[in-house]
Order: sequence, then structure tokens, then C-alpha cells
Amino acid sequence: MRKVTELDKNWIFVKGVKGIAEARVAEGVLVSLPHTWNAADGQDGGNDYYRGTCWYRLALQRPELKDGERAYLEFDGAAMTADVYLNGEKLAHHEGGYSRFRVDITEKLIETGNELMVAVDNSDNSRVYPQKADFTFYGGLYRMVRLVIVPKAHFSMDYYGGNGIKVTPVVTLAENGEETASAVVTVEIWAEGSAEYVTVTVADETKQAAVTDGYAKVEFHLEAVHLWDGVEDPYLYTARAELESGDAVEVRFGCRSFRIDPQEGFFLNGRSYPLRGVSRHQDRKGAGNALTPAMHQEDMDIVKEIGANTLRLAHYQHAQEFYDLCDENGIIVWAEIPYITMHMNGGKENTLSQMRELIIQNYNHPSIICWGLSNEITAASAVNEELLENHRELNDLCHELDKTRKTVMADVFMLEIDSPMLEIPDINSYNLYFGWYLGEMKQTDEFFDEYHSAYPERCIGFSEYGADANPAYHSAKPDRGDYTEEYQCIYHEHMLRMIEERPWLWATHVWNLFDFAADGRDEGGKHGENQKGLVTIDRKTKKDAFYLYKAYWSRENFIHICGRRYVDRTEEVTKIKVYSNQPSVALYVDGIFVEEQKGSRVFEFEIPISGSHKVAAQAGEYRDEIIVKKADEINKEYLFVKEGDIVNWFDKEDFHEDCYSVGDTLGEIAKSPEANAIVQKLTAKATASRGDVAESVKDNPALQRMMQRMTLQSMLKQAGDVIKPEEIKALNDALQRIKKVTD
Ligand code: GCB
Repeated sequence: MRKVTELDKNWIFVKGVKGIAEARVAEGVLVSLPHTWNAADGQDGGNDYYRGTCWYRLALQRPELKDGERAYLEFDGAAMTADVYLNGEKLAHHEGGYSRFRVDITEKLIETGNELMVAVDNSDNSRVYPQKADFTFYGGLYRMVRLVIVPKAHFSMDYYGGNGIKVTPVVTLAENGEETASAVVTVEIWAEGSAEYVTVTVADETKQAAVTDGYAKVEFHLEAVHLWDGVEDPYLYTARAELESGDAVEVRFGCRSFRIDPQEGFFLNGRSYPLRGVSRHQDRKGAGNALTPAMHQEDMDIVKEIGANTLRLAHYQHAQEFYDLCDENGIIVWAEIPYITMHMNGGKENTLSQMRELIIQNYNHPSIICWGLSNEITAASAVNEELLENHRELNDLCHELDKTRKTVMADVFMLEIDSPMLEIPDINSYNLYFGWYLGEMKQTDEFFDEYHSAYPERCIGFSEYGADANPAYHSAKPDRGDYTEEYQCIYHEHMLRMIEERPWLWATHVWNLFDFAADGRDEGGKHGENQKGLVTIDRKTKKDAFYLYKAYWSRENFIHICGRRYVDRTEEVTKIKVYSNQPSVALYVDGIFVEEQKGSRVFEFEIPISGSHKVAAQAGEYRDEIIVKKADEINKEYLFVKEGDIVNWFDKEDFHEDCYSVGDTLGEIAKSPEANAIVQKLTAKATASRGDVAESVKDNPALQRMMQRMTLQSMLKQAGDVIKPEEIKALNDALQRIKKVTD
């Protein structure tokens, strides 16, 4: 029997001390695990959260060890690198903040007074990923640490944090005439410490096999297999393996088959099963990344509520508890390592070891169907032989460790579609932000159509898309870059229509289900947060766009009126938008019936307003209600761009349609040498502010073409603070004096 003790209490945490001598005697503070030292400063922005070495100290009782038993420490997550010391001696060094590792301490334990010390470091370096990315790199022992005592002969404890058992079900689906599917389930085990035989039980059948050189393989044939069938029926089997020493491991697995077709998308167990879902980061307000089981469960409850059937667990290995929840709830998962944004010359070994750990530790989860090699890796790195080689090695490693799953990459929009990068993984996916960071929403449609017609034999997905929204911000004229809930809705309405018309997209993942901490950000009225979530970082507010997805995906009947936070409205006639999965919606104002609409998911009404009104929408027994009030002036609390900023120079009455303006595309402006010349000066300044973007535009004809379709205003907004609103206004005034060149 193995004995497992959680070491969650009585740790002394010492911050900002480099050497062990000092850390041993430092007073420190008492903490419990999970713990991160960036729970507060990693979330309030400004790039100044603490990145460095901190220490965790624990007085460890010597466990009683009998008959050759061994004692291991098991760390589920120490971010980002860890050095483990027992009684002053360094026993292990681990690089990678998201995976499990173990340390054998058997020989180093002393009779009394054992002192465990762990130095954890999240400072920057040039070896361990991630180093450059849009999220906070929390430091700490932010997942559980355990003491595990195993008998002399035990399942492997020393191999990349795995648990020594690999279960591979191969399903044969029912064909004409047959009623049920069958499966061959291969159970492989690895043992250390001279085991002789293993007893394996799967679905009430028990078999024994000899263990040779620490390895054994047993096969089971399951007739009438109960499939793991996604959200409909995520049935899990258990495999239990026991050595003669009494050491036992138990894992759950699922029998399912899948395939991905470049024209028809994803198939689960032989039937079309379009993957439509969201991404998730592992953090939340106040806790940082030190999440409790209840927090994981709450996240999964929200995934279920929105009705997603897939999750991209970005941008690193998530907690075992969460992959377990995905298994139990039938959610199809994209798992990945943090090889992100920027390739590092000295980082290849780390990408390989993080991938090894990801696969070995997560192989048995039926929810996972692909391994992500990298994310937007060409955003700040050129496509050269070194980058290609790193990807080829990762790709080969995945196939060597796992014959059953696909490899995938999340490509940045400026990666040319004919790049050799795209030929490496089995399938691909693009992150596109047209309509948010740049360009117009419909460029997304055009991009995918171009890709699909150029490469009809390739599987392509939509791995990221989104628009930031601060639920405090509102507008009757939502616009790109205004951070309003209303623009986020319009953006996602477009994307959902776009996706529906392209069933060949093998998977689509909204970026992101939850707002998350991104220390480098300071925008949209919040510090240190990426607000592309459909739900706020504290999980308390579901933004309106959440209900749009729910209307598309969920079978739980509901009705939702948008704009409950947009109370004060200056317009005489206001728009009331309702999201529902019901076929018709009736609207009432102040208790009086106004109109009933038949439709699908998005229902739009217009009502005149004069005072304070109670607006209700009803579909059968489902009902929702909001209050709106006629206001004389715009409520400043609703605006990201506050008073004094220049917002709407288009509203001027003297706007000349026959002259140029910042609302024209770069392509249109280029037709007039005069207009082009004055624009060039400002755009040069804008692109210079984003060195990485400027570089890629220069060498990238596809991107240049795309930029021709962008409005000047979109392009300038990219530059953020570099171009002042006054400068844009002056530019617009100058353009308004130049007559348009007609073809
Ligand atoms: C991306 C990245 C993701 C960012 C996202 C954004 O493409 O992959 O990590 O958070 O864009 O919101 O800009």
C-alpha cells in the first residue's frame, strides 16, 4: 500500500532572500498551500509584480519506512523553477512551472528535525518558457505538495512525473448490422524496485502479467463498450493495477474515437461533432493561480452553463483536477506547453521536457485530443531553420509518446499561410483579432476562405478570437476599441455567424471564457487585466456576450436581456437586445405588451424612452427584466474615453463624404498621392511603435494586402498612445480637404 499525505499546512514563506543560509533562519510568514506570492501584485498591473526567488520551509516529520519503502516528495506545480533541499542538501532542480515532479528523499531523511526547503523562482531567464506572453507569470508552490510512501517495488515514480500506467483504448465503432462498438484496451505499466508480476483489472476482468525489466503489457477486449461520448455521455472506465508488493495505481480512461476532416470538421465516435468552445487560463481575482478544488469546479460549472463542448487549456499544463473535470463532463480538450510568442535560442530542451511531462502525465485523459506545440511563436521570432527544427522535434516527440492524438499549433495572424511552419503539425489553427486589434471583423471570414480554398486538404481551426469589454462601459454606438459590453456583443455575433457558415473549422475557441491577469496591460479602465473574458476575473459578472454563446450552444432554456448595466440612455429610441435559445420572444415595457418576435438566438427591439422603464422579455415560462432610464447627458462612468478626449469627429455636421477621412481604408487613401503623403508620416510613427509588427508587415505580402483593407482609423488605434487623439483629428481635418479620387 502507498501512503499519501498532503503537505498543505505549516509552511514558512520567505520572500526576496536568495541564499539558503539566510532563508533557513529568516522569520518568514506562515502560509498554507496552494500559495502564490503574486496573488495581489500579479493582478494590479504596472509590470512591477515580484519576480525573483522565494523560499518555502517546512519541518518534516520523518515517516516510518519499513521493508525498503521509499519516500517521495510530489510537487504538482512550482512556478517557474524549483530547487528542493532536505537538511541543507540540494536534491533536485526542476524547470517548468506547470507540471508535476517528484523527488526521492529516502536516503536523506534523518531521525528527527528534518527540514525541507524549496527555493522557487519566477524571475526571467533565457531557458525556461514562458518568458514573453500576455499573462502574469505567478510564482509559488501554487498546487499541492505531497509526501508519498511507496513499497520497495512500486509503480514508476521517477519518470517525468507520470504514474507508471498508460491505458490505450482502440475503439472499433459499430458498423452495419452490429449494434455496439468494441474496444481493445492496452494497459502498460512501468515499475521500479524489482516487481515480478502485475495484476490489472479493467471492467470487472482481472489479468496477471509478468513484469520484465520493469515493464508489462496487458490487453483487454471490451465487447459492447460504453463509449466516452462527449458532453452527451462521458462514461469513464477504471483501470487498476497492483504489484505483488501491494503498490496500486488506479486511473480512469474513456473509450472514444475521433477523426478530423478538412471539409467536414471534427467527428466523435463516428458522428459529426463540431467543436465549439472557449479557452481558459488558471487564475482568478484574489487567488492568483493558487486555485482550490472548489474554484476549479466553479469554472467547470460555468463551462457547462455556457454549453461549450471544447476547451483550449491555454497556455501551459493545467491542474490534474481540471483535466479530470473535463473527462467527467465530456469536454474535448486542447492541451499545450508554454512555448509562446518568442523562440529562445537556449530553450529547446525546455520545450521538449515540458512536452514530455505534459504527455506522460496526461496521457490517460480521454478529454484530450491534441497536443499544442506552440502559440503565436512567430509573433516575435522569424521563421528560420532553428525554429522549424524545434517544432519538428516537438512534433516527433509527441508522435513517439502518443500514437493516438494529433499535434496542433496556434498561429499568429501574420504567419503566412504558405509558411513551412504550417506543414509541421498534423492540424492547424489561427488566432485572429480582426475587428479588435486591427482591421474589420469581416477580414476574419476572408482570411479563412482564402486559407480553405488555398489548402482544401488541410484541417484549420480558429484557436483565438475576442474583444475586450469592461462591464462598466456602454454605448448606443458601440465601436471597435471602446471596451463596451455592446461592442463585445456585436463582435461575437459576427464571429458566430462566420463560424456557422464554415462547418469545416475543426474547432473554435473564444479568447477567453474568463478575464485574466496580464501584468503588462493597463487599458480599458483596468490595470493588469486582459478583459476579453465573457465572465469577469472574479467570476461574479457574466457579460452580455456570455449569453449570446449560451443561446447558440446551451440546451438549458433561458432568456437574457442585454444592457442591464447600461441604465442611463440619452437616445430617444433605444435598442433592446435579447439573447435566448427559445423560438420567440415577447417584449413588455412597464407591463404593457409591445411586440413578439420569432427568430433565433438574437432578438432586437427598439423602444422609445422618456423616463424610467421596466423592460421585460418573455419566452414561455422564461422571463428577464431590466431597468432603463432616459438621461439628458451621457453617463461618464460608461465611457472608456472620458471627457476631453476627442471621440466622435465623424458626427460633425460638416462632414464631407466626397473627401477623404480617417474612416477610409488605406487602399482607398493610396489612390490619392496627396492624401497618401500626409498619411504616410503618421502611419510610419504608428508602426514604428510596434517593432515586431512593422518587421512582419515589411516581409509579408499577405499582411500588406490585408492592411490595404483596414481603415486608417483602425490602424492608428493600434498604435495606442503613440498617436494622440489631437493628431488624428488634425489628420482627419487635412484629409477632409482632399477630394476623393474616383476610379
Ligand atoms: C493572443 C495570445 C494570447 C493573448 C491574446 C490577446 O494571440 O495568444 O495569449 O492574451 O492574443 O488577448 O491579445
